[in-house]
Amino acid sequence: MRDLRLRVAIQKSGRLADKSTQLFERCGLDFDTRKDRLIRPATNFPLDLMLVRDDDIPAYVADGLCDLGIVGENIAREKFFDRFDLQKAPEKMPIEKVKSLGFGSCRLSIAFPENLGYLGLQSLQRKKIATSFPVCLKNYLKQNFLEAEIVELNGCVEIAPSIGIADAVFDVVSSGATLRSNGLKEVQKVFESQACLIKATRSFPPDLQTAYERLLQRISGVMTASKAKYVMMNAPKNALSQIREILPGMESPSVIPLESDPNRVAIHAVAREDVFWETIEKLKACGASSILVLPIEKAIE
Ligand code: PRT
Ligand code: ZN
Repeated sequence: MRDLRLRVAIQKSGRLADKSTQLFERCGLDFDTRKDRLIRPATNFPLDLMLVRDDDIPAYVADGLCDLGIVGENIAREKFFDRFDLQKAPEKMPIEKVKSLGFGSCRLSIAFPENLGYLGLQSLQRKKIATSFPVCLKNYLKQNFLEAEIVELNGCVEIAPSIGIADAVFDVVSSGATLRSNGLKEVQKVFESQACLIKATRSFPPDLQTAYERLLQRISGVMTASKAKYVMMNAPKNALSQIREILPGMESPSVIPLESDPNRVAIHAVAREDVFWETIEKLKACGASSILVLPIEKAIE
């Protein structure tokens, strides 16, 4: 029987690896970081990280080797969600998405050679499309009543048209530079993706469930805090309603009288979204002064 510790699969190395580890560190977990270990135990929380290839993460969670995982939504869709959609058997889904984590953002798009005029989805009819995400592509083609041949490749999808093995590609895009440097144009965004926390749909034993709920609360706290800011300023008493309109998501600010000036108050508030320079300029225009914007480390409701 397994120890009553949560086992979480994360990417060993690659685009999601550092941010995944940092998320747990920001949740206050310390890890035994002896190098090259597949399992990295937390020393102050009942949780072990398992460092693996991202493609294997959904299956590890589904098979019960791990309880949770952090993986790009594109991979979770390809390996499970879209596969089950095709089979129309949602009751058998062994994993579920718990929440998006705000990093690893990208999109899955169809790209077409720049020099061949793309005239809409019909340009894909009966063409060859290269991809590492054949299940997601198959779903998309089906939903759009398109018939096209799927050429499955494990990497370097973007070179497929130039070497003559496909007419178009369906791939992960971030800046779009890779497509452009291969003479391809992004013509159709199919879906957006970011790193997400996935969980096994089976129920956990009570101790694991408690650890899971504690972890989830910490993750939510970290995510809320990373967007929110603590804002302090002095402002004219009568500018309060204007200031409320300018600061996004400001909830019940503390308003404190200033001894030095009866017409001005000190305002302390949490802004739920980032505070940009433009916002600060607007606050100043309302008569605010001594404006401080501070990061928030933890935010628990
Ligand atoms: O070794 P392992 O199998 O674990 O890793 P991997 O090499 O398969 O995956 P990795 O680390 O490259 O990506 C992990 C996850 O990061 C992906 O599944 C996506 O969810 C997410 N992600 C975010 C990306 C990108 N951005 C991205 N830009 N994955 C891949 N790319 C590729 C893109 O396809 C292109 O070839 O990076 C290249 C540069 O992109 P452009 O558009 O900025 O030029
Ligand atoms: Zn991979």
